[in-house]
Amino acid sequence: MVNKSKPIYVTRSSLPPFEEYINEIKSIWDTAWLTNMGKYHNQLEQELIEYLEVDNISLFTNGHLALELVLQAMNLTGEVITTPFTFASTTHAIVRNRLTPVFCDVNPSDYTIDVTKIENLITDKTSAILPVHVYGNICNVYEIERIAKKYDLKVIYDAAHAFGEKINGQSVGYFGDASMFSFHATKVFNTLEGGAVAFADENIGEQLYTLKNFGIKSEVLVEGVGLNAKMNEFQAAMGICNLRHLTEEISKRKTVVEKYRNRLSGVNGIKIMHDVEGVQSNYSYFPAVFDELAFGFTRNEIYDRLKQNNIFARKYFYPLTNTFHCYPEQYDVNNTPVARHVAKRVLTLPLYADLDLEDVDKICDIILEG
Ligand code: T4K
Repeated sequence: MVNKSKPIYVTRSSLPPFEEYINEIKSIWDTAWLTNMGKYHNQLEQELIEYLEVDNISLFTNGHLALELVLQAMNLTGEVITTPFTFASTTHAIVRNRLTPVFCDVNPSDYTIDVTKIENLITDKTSAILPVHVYGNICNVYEIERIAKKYDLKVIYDAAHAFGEKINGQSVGYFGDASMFSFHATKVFNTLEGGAVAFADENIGEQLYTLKNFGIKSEVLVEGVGLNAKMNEFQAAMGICNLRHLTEEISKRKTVVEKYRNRLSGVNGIKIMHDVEGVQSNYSYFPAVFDELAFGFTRNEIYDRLKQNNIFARKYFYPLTNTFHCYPEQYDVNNTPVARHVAKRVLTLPLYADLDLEDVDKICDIILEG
């Protein structure tokens, strides 16, 4: 049995060696420059452009504000097609921009937007599609591009989970008009809190730069109703350090994922994700979907059983965002039956670079104990 005194959470933040970070931030004491697009901020932007192989990057204090502001920068109107199988942030960003989310179902294979259902949802009010690379599963970017071109729609990806991923050799941040990455403490790559937008059009970059600093264009000109969403120097320095260790981080995560796959593949009633040909994964999440009829236990029973053993898996992403009561409108949840099915059955299992393989074994033993 798992040692009850040692809780295992769904994830655990990666940190660089303490001395490395302390050495990195020493120079901040010489300059006393703490924020507002400082030296580390600019260095990290450059390093991420290279790492992610994208043309432009704009950094933010967190991923949510990055998403909210890129929607504002695009001057969208009316309706935005998106999915409800996601973190609250995705739909909140639409609603907080006074846009209407139109919920498209997800596909049962990888829980990303079902591209066969997008066109039916397009109306003369649709201005954009906001698909989510949920768990780092890359959406059908080619079909989304085709649809967006046909109907002249913007595409903004919620790539919060997809940092550093590639499809057919191309960076995930290359697709669409913009992609938002989250650098939250719980992500594969963290800047404590943080986020970024990768974008193609340089005009968007100018807008983002202004909007994240209250819309201030110059000392005497405020051009937009922006807010404060700037990444500070301590965040950026953490990013610079963490980036040096990322290859090792992802490779350790892969080992953990392989261990899970080894134990759970082929178990009747448990669906797990496998590598997809042509995709370079970051191994950010490990979702398992429990089919009660075939497996014999519900997702909630497994969740409780793990919790009794001090293991805290999470029900990401339950409840669906189209069931939230906080929005000005209520949505028909019957329009997204696949998302509803998955949200009731999914559990994301603990995954982080330093998770002991013995603990993975114990987690699997508890799941499979019957
Ligand atoms: N879009 C999508 C699709 C997203 O998933 C997210 C964020 C966003 C947009 C918005 O990006 P950000 O604005 O957050 O950059 C967590 C994260 O806070 C959130 O970033 C993430 N998605 C979401 C899926 O998960 P919670 O409320 O479940 O986190 P919490 O505090 O329960 O932490 C989970 C576990 O992580 C803890 O049990 C232990 C570990 N942990 C947590 C923290 C805060 C650490 O090891 N270190 C830490 O500092 O939302």
